[in-house]
Amino acid sequence: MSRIPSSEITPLQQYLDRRRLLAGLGAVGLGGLAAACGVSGSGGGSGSDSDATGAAAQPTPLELRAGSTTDEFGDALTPLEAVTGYNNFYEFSTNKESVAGMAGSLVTRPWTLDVGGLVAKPRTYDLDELTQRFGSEERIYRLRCVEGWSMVIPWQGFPLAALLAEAQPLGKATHVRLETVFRPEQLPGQRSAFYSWPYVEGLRLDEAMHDLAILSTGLYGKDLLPQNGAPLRLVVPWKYGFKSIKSIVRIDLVDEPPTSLWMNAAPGEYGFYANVNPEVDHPRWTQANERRIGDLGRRRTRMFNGYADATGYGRQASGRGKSVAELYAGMDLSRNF
Ligand SMILES: Nc1nc2c(c(=O)[nH]1)N[C@H]1C(S)=C(S)[C@@H](COP(=O)(O)O)O[C@H]1N2
Ligand SMILES: [Mo]
Repeated sequence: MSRIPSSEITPLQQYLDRRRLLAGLGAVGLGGLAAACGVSGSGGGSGSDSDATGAAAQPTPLELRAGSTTDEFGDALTPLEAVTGYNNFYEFSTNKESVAGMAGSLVTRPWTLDVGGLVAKPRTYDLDELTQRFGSEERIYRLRCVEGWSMVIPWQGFPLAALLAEAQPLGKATHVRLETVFRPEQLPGQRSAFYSWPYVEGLRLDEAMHDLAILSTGLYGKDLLPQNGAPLRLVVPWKYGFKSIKSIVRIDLVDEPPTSLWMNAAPGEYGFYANVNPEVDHPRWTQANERRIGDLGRRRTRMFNGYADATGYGRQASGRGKSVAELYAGMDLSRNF
């Protein structure tokens, strides 16, 4: 999987060029400069591209990242080919490089999302209604798989909080349960009795309301492809990738922690929280480090995937809302893994 052909440069370059056009010549600013660094193959480094003012050691506030081509640590976006060609989507295959070739069998239009459970206003949305109502913004996030690899992906989407607010959770709602579409005829992996289909994931309500948690409809400026969870998937960047459930058809407010597919499959290995945590190893491998797709070596894994202090995208400095780390204040994270 370390083979990233040079052909991957092309779509990335097209994406960057198009974004510069959209941004208008001369209005590129910081993001444009970072882009030049990222694409010229510096590989990101640890802030070495940054200016000479001494600010290099400090992560750039998230608000400066919109329209950037790196994450806030200066690491380049993962090439489109890798993002769309190396996927975990067990409904198709357990072989990451086979998923893309199979995923075309999933019919993603029309698509509806049911929001219900312990809410005052249950509702069924048509997919297009969602972006009409909640908009779409770019979020450049690191995705850290529990298996020990990672990517940097420019998603489009909207905060899950916006959808939940419209549904009006009742006072007794404590958690959110999300469910993937169940169509064994289109998703051949669902014929395997080994897993408890459909794929289910869950969040505590306050986690789900955090501004960093989004529902995504696209990446790299285009609608999601099936292998990435078209037409609608969760992205929770401070948790292991398996929490970011794909091809969602149901979201329910509930009054207990939902049992996820992975908790069912291996309760000793996959807990409810699944926060990225370099200090708590998986029973079968270390979580202290990871391989960024496209890199040869490994890098250290950051607590909460580097999002510990984040309160929101573009609002990090304002202090509005709880930081990610505060969501878990006082909890034993080795027990609540
Ligand atoms: N429905 C469903 N969602 C899923 C998975 C899956 O197998 N089925 N795999 C998860 C895992 S383990 C990861 S790492 C991410 C991968 O997302 P990507 O392929 O878009 O990078 O999706 C997550 N969401
Ligand atoms: Mo994963």
